[in-house]
Amino acid sequence: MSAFQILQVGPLAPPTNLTLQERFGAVALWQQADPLAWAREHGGAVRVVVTSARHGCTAALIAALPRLEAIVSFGVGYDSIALDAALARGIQVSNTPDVLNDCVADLAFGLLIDAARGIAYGDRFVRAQRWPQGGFPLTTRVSGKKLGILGLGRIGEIVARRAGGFDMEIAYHNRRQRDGAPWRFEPDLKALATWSDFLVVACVGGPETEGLVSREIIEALGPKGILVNVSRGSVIDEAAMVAALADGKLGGAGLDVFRDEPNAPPALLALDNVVLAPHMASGTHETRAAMTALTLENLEAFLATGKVLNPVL
Ligand code: 8YV
Repeated sequence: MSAFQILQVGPLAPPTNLTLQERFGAVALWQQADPLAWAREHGGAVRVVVTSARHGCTAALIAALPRLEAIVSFGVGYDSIALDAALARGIQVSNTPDVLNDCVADLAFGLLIDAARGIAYGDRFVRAQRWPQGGFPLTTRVSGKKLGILGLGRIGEIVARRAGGFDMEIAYHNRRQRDGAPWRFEPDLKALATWSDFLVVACVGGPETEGLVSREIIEALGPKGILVNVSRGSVIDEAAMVAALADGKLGGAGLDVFRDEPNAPPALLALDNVVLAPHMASGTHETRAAMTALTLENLEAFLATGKVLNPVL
């Protein structure tokens, strides 16, 4: 086994970095002075890239690795991986599906409840000692309301199941109707937004969903509507969303993802109808441990059998 057989694009948790280095002899690409130049010079021996949804894998990096056979990624989203370039060369790409569904759905619901009920706002209100000066404004009921889900995939389905516990009416929009799903399929996203009190975005990121939640969809959700995003910032026309939140054309938002992470749009920072989270939906000890284990299982499976366990396509 060549010393440079496995290449790690960006840092994961420190113990995972150590495991990759010590057990698998992985080279830390991010520690090279010029990562792409390093790949062009030494990439001939690399058979496997280990990366994450955050660090991705560019077409330029793939092109610099002529013997690359697999890209093993930590995270479920693969919009940051140049999939076409990988598949064109028959390179396998794996992700970590399912193990994060519960925690992402939990956070989607947390953001929804917080955006509607003003939990973080109330916390700021109490800490700023504003309570003695007057009562907290009334908020928006969650139970029994209409929930629209954009993307009834693995995560969207758990969001729908959580919503059942809040006696919500549920409808979803997807590329196609899901066989056997007990919830109402709405083929028209604008109609779904118009109908919804809350719209949770849980679809995949990438070119196929870029800007899907447009100004028109945001305004259809309307001044009382609340938008929750646990997918990717790219799915929403962020400038239109910021303007609608500031102008009262959209009631509120709970956002875990943004277009320019780790930066949230500055205009959102002053708005009390918005709850902001630092892309933390899968960030629990339990889920990150499960994602790490699955990443390493995919790597081991590829090294032992030539096949990853969780190919993305
Ligand atoms: C990760 C994610 O936190 O899985 C994904 O697609 O976005 C998150 O769970 C992160 O992106 C991993 O790098």
